[in-house]
Amino acid sequence: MNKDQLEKVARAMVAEGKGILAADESSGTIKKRFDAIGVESTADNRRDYREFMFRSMDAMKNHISGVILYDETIRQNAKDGTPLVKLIEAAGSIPGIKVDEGAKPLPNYPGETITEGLDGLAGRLKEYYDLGARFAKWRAVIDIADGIPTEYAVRANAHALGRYAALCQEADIVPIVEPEVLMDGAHDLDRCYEVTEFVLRTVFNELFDARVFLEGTVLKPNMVIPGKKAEKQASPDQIAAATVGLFKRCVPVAVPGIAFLSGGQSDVEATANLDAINRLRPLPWAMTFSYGRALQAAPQKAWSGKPANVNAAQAAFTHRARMNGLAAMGRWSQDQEKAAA
Ligand code: 5MM
Repeated sequence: MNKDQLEKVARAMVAEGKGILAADESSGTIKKRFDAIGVESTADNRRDYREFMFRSMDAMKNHISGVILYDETIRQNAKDGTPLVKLIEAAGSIPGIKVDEGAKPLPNYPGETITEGLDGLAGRLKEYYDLGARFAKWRAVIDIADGIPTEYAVRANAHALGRYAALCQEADIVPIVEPEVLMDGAHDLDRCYEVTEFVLRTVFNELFDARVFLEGTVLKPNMVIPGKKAEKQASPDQIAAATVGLFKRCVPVAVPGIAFLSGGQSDVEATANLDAINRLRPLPWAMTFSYGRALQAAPQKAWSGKPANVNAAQAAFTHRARMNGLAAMGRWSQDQEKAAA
C-alpha cells in the first residue's frame, strides 16, 4: 500500500472549490434517466452523453476533481477514438470507478438490502488501476421505514464497506465509502439523525477493524435531512447544523474529506444545503459534493439526445458545477444562481 499516494489522491478529490461528478449510473439507472428525456439507451448515446460532460473544459478543470465511472464507460472511447479516461485526465480531473455490484435483497430481512461485489474484487481493482482508476466507490443503501433499518442490515453493509475499503487500498486505489441513508420516506429530521448516527458509528468501527488507512479514504454520506414525504421540511441552516453537529461526533478528523450525495434533492436544494454546511467553517474536514442527479438533471434535460443541443447542455452542466464549487466554499448565493442561469 502506497500511503503517500492514497492520501495525495484523497486530498485532491476534495480540493478547495471542487467536487466529484458521480457519472456511474448502472445500465438500469441510465436507462431510466434517458427514458425521462426520450433518448434510447444505446452504448453510443451513453458515450455521447458522457463525452460532452467530460469535454466541458471550464467545469472539469475548475470544479470537478474526479469522475466516478461505470465499468462500460471506463473502457469506452470518445467518438474520435480517444479513451474517455484520457479526456478526464486531460482536464486535470481524476478517473474513478464504481466497483459494487448493486444492492440486493437481504435474505430474512424484508425491505432491506445488502450490497454485493466482494468476490473477485481484488482482481477487478488491479485491472481498473491499469485502466486509469485512482479511486473507487461502493454504495450501501439503508432505507428508513417502519421497523427498519435493522441492526443486522446496518452491520452487514458496514462490514462489506470495510472489506471493500481495505481491498482498494491494497491496490493503491482510494475508496469512497458511501453509506446512503435514503431520503425517500416520511421520516423527520430527528429520525434521519438517529439512523445516520448509528450507520456512521458502525461503518467507522468496521473501517477500524479492517485496519483501513483513514487518511486515504473519502466518505460519501447523505446529509441529515427529513424524508421527501415528511410533513415538515427543514431549512438549509437546520440541515447544515444537524449534519455538521452529527459528523463532528462520528467522523474521525483523519478522514480528509466528506463528499455528499444529493439523494433526490433538487439541484438548487443540494447546492443551497452544501453552501449552508460550508458557512459553518472552520470544519475539521473538506465538505464538498459527489452529486449524480443534482449535477446531471439540468444538462440531461438540455441535451435530450440532440447533437444541436450539446452547447446548451454543456453550459447547463458548467453552471451546476460552478454553483456547487461555490457552495463547497460557502460562497454561493441565490443571486449568483439566477444571474448566471
Ligand atoms: C450516479 O448514480 C450512482 C449509481 O447508481 P446505481 O448503481 O443505482 O445505478 C449512485 O450510486 C450515486 O453515485 C449516488 O447515489 C449519489 O448520486 P445522487 O444522485 O444521489 O447524488
